[in-house]
Amino acid sequence: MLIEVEDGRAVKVAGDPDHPPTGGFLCTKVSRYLERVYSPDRLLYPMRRVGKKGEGRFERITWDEALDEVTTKFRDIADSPEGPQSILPYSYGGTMGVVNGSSMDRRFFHRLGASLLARTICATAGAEALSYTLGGKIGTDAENFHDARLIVLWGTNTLACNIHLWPEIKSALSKGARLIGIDPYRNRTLDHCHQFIQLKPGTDAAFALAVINVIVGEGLCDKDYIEKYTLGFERLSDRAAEYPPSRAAAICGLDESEIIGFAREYATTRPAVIRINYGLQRHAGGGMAVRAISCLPALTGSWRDAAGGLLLSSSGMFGLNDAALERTDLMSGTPRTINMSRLGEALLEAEPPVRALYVYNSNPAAVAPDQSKVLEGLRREDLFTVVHEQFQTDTADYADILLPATTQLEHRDLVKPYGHYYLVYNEPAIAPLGEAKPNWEVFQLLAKKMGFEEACFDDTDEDLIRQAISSNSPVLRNITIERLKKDGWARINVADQYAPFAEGGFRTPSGKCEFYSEKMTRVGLDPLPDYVPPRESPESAPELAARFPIQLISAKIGTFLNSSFSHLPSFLRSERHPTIELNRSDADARGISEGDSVKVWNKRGDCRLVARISDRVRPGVAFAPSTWWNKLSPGGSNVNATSSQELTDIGGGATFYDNLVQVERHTGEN
Ligand SMILES: Nc1nc2c(c(=O)[nH]1)N[C@H]1C(S)=C(S)[C@@H](COP(=O)(O)OP(=O)(O)OC[C@H]3O[C@@H](n4cnc5c(=O)[nH]c(N)nc54)[C@H](O)[C@@H]3O)O[C@H]1N2
Ligand SMILES: Nc1nc2c(c(=O)[nH]1)N[C@H]1C(S)=C(S)[C@@H](COP(=O)(O)OP(=O)(O)OC[C@H]3O[C@@H](n4cnc5c(=O)[nH]c(N)nc54)[C@H](O)[C@@H]3O)O[C@H]1N2
Ligand SMILES: [Mo]
Repeated sequence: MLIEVEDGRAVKVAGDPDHPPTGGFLCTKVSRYLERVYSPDRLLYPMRRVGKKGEGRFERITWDEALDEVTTKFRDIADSPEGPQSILPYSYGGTMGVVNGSSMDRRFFHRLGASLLARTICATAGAEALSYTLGGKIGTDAENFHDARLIVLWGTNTLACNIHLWPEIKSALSKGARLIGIDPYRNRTLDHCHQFIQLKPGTDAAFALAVINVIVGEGLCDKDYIEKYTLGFERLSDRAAEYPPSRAAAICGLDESEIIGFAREYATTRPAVIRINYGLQRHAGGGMAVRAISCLPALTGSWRDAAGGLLLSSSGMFGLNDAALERTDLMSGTPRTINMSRLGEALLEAEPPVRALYVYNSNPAAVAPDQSKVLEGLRREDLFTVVHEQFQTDTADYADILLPATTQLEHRDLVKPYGHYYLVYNEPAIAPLGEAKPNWEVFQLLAKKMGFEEACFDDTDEDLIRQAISSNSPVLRNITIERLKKDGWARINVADQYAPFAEGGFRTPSGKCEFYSEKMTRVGLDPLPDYVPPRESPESAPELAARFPIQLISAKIGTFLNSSFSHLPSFLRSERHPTIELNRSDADARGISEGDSVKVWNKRGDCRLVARISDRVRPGVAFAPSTWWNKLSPGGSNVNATSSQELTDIGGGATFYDNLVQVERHTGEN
């Protein structure tokens, strides 16, 4: 992103035309980033709570007072019998930069002895599944998609969530490629598909296993590739034999012909590339779904093609020096680990209790599942909560100490992307607004006040970037901070037509694509891909479904970035109010018309949304765009009032889309 500055004020943001993966255009949100930076609602000074928890009333204090209060409290807790693990850091996607997202912060909490946070809210189910199968988060180069003859968009909304891949797909389409979508919801990207396979939510593994069944049964495999570069083919074939298309068709709510047709086309078209993203894995069986799908390219030898294979994430390619950045060696002892997707439970039930919570880069009051539990926890009088934020979010309302954070325009960083092969350098374009400070600096100040004397707490933002790229990974050779500053970005050192697994080289224990994974057995998992049904569906939980019959998917939209941007006036104007798309049959059965206010609820909680009658969902499935701020939603809660804290089969991930609800017209009485 290029910033035009006049008299110290940023006046224009634009894409960098020289940056290949983005090609010089910005997404909807970032093109209006200045509205965010200069919003009159920016937090500009440190503050202390004066009202009740959650009321959001604060008084201004100095940085020195604020940091003193935090460190005094942390010291008290560290010296108490429960010890420092009663302090919990909580952070996720506010920034993807290593300086402000995963370096000085980690050092501080490691040295302090705080509880560790398992950052599972987004990607761990898929990431771990990929790691068992391929050995890491490695995937097809996005810049090669234009050469594919078949592109499968499997549980991903490219136009909303990954717009910079679209020119590649369009280019492939213009050369005659076929586009197939596999999704329970016909998102707007899938309007461009030649074929749309609308399976039931959370049934992808059954679909993929049946595809394997057909590929093996019809001899459409790449025998040479399988022999040389894979492990466990016979056992995988046996497992897939349990999933004939007829069985999978019943599970997925499809015609057998859709599965057989897909299998044949996928196996006989080259190059064929599968784009999955993280939406797919937010179900009880999300890990196994990714695992089953990620076996496909090795079965057909699709990895041989630079425009073949599969892309979930490419973040494992960068080889940054995480050890130097995060310094786990500063930990003494082994503090407990708390899963961020179960924040409600952690705040209400953990032993020893969480006595202090430090939130940065995240807005858990809006984005975490089982919201009533999260809010009940945040309301605890004996919980000391620090929130470092750009805005007074739903979470900030519960802070005891609220600290102002810089935006991307005001701080330096190095961003590790996950959809392409380019490291991005972020140079501050303007001075911090008000008294806002970047995360890394606040943790440095806190470390000093705590009396931590290790030299690593003296590092500057530039030092951190240097350390990040000083690894012995060959892909980072010749990438220096000087070069990053000059160009703004750097492609990792791999060839243009790079096909990561063309000749094997998987990073698994065997060095092969592991259809069968011994490592999974050792952690008590099924070593082969299998279908793990949704936890909440009419088939797997009929009694629950009798009361709450609708499967609710609450995924992303192009104008919001999770809960960031959803509070800014121009986005509120364009989206107007939180909505839910219902199939006409479900709406009719409930006397719901287009535009009606509806109550969406289950035993965990409720929220109020505006009904849209839609042919994009099948009967029994609904779609609600996420994530609105609670305080800007009618009724004061968003869809996460209904989502559950249950975890995925692999990776302990959140299961936002595995969620049965009831929908009824809102009568104004509840
Ligand atoms: N504009 C914008 N861009 C974003 C984000 C944003 O909020 N806004 N968020 C960013 C983040 S944090 C992430 S993790 C990525 C996510 O990127 P994506 O994974 O592409 O996005 P999602 O909206 O989570 O889900 C995509 C699709 O998965 C489908 N899906 C849900 N359940 C299933 C299922 O069981 N099977 C299949 N096959 N499909 C299913 C949904 O219906 C949806 O169409 O996007 C990133 N990019
Ligand atoms: N129902 C439902 N819930 C979901 C999802 C869904 O699809 N459906 N998606 C889930 C997913 S995939 C994800 S990744 C999570 C995302 O959840 P979060 O990681 O919490 O993401 P955001 O909601 O964007 O909140 C990030 C916050 O960080 C702040 N911030 C930005 N930059 C900085 C900075 O430099 N310093 C500090 N201190 N703060 C900063 C922003 O102002 C913003 O309030 O939400 C999850 N929740
Ligand atoms: Mo995410």
